[in-house]
This record gives sequence, C-alpha cells and structure tokens, in this order.
Amino acid sequence: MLRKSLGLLCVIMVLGSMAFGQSFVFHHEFGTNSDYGPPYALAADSSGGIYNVTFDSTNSRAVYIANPLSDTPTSQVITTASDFPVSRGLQGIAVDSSGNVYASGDTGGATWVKKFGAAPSFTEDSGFTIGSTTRLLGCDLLSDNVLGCVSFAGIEFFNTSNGTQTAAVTGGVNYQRDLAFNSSNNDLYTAYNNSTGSNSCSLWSGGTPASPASYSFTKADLVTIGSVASLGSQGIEYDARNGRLLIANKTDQRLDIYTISGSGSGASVNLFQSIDGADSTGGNIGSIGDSVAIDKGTYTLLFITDMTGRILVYSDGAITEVDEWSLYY
Ligand SMILES: [Ca+2]
Repeated sequence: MLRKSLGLLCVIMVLGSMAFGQSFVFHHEFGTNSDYGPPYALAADSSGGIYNVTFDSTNSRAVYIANPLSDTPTSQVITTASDFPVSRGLQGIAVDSSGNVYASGDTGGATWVKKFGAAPSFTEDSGFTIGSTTRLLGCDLLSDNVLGCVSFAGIEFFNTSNGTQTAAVTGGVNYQRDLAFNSSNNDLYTAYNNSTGSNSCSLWSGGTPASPASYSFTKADLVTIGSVASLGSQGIEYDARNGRLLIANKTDQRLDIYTISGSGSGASVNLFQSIDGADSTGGNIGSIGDSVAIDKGTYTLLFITDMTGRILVYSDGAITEVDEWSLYY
C-alpha cells in the first residue's frame, strides 16, 4: 500500500513538473502564399489569430492568418508593397490588445510605419503617421500606448494614437533588426546581425512604457550567435508565459529558446531548447525568420516562420481548444 502511494505520488510529481518547463513538440505546419515572398516577422492577437509580414522588394504583404491551428488556415492581406512602397520589404509587425495592427516598411532609408484597424476591415488609421527620417526595422509594443521600433543602433518610441515620436535612444550595436519587450521586468532586447561577423542579442534597461526615454544600452552581447556575416540573428520574441527569449538564429538555421535570470546589467540567459524543424513534416528549417508565442493558459503555442515558405506550429502541452482542426481531423 505504501509502495502504491509512493508510486502515485511520483506520478503526480512528474505530471506536476510537466505543467511548466516542458520542451516544445511539433504539432503541424502549413505553407504560405509564394506570390507574397518569404514569410518573415510574426505577431499574434488575443484571440489566437496570427499576423506576418513577408520580406520581398516588390511582393511584400502584411497578412492576417485566421484559424492557424487548421491544416488549411485562411489568410487575408492587410496591406501590400503597392499600397506603400518599400525598396527592401516589410520588416516589422505588432498587434495591440484591441487587434490594431502596426506594420513597418524598410525602404533602405527613411521608413514608414502604418496602423490598421482590427480584423476584418483592417482600415488604415489616417490619423496615425510615422514618416521617420531614420531607417526603422522590427517593432514591438511596450503597451497599447507605446510602440517601439529599432533603428540600426537605437530604439525609437511612438504614441500609438497618432504616431508622434515620444523618445529616441541611441548607443547600441549597428544593424539591429528586431525588438522584444520583457513585460515582467521592462527590459528590451534587440537582435542584430553585423557584417563584422558578430551576431547577437543586446539588452536595454532602465526605462518603462511610461518613461521610454530612460532606456539605455546595457549589454551588447546577452546572447552571442555566431560568425556568419549578415546572417546571425533576425527575429526576436519574448515568451511572456514562460519568461523566455526566442531568437531566430540564422547562423545555425534554428530557433534558440533561452530562459532568463535577473534583469538589466544582472541579466543572464541559459539555452532551454533549440528547434531546427527536424521533427516537422517538411524537415529542417531552411531559413529561420521569426517566432511568436501565445499563452493558451495551460500550454504555450509557438509559431515559427521558415522563409522558404511555411509556418511551423509547436506546443509545450496538449492542445485542448476546440478548433477547426480538432473538429474535422
Ligand atoms: Ca519578432
């Protein structure tokens, strides 16, 4: 009887430890429209829809993907490179808690950022204007009121109601590509790829959504990626449910997931898991783009763009929601 009780206790302890800290496992994948160019940056809304921009000089799109757990998700174009010219491609996308979408276009010089109303209309907000004189790339929201966009060595902050710049901080490493906000301690992370061969993730601290001007460059190399010139890291994301940093590692073509300890100058990271796609239907990721993690309550849903033309879906627990996929398959 005692042995049985101990056995049951062990089972309960194992099950309990599985709730958090479990590795991500492949769930399914779906292809993206090849006419739009390679799928790159990702964002998600509070109802489970995902958003991505495709990176292409002429065919770039900002795309809303409904029912992303389906094998055949539906997609809707929010804006195109013909609506707003880009010379390189759309680079950043963020979605606020009301479903408003912010997309940035990389012109190679002065950049535009546009705001669109929530699905299904995605009407451009004509009262929102960012015509920056600097080259802005990836973006993230610090709150529903504050949009942050990286420039090559700095971060600029904008009022989400009208696009007015509220702060700009400088002093970072050149060739920053994307931004992620840590909602638990207010730190900001920037991913950069540098033609000198140093590719990494930096940390900025000291500011808050209410005082973004107080951010300063704190750590150049929180994570060091590798030495493939111009290809080290592109997309970056903060997984708020697990308190982890997700870095698209283009040197090794995989998503590297790090646990984070401490904050500011005392922050450090440890590799938790790398996802190279070997367990997916289509095999290894050919060109890692970006990722987004969605808190589903009892598990985390993870989407990864492979710029060869697909989006991979992973989960760290049993997917319990009733959706099209579970009803028909
Ligand atoms: Ca990102």
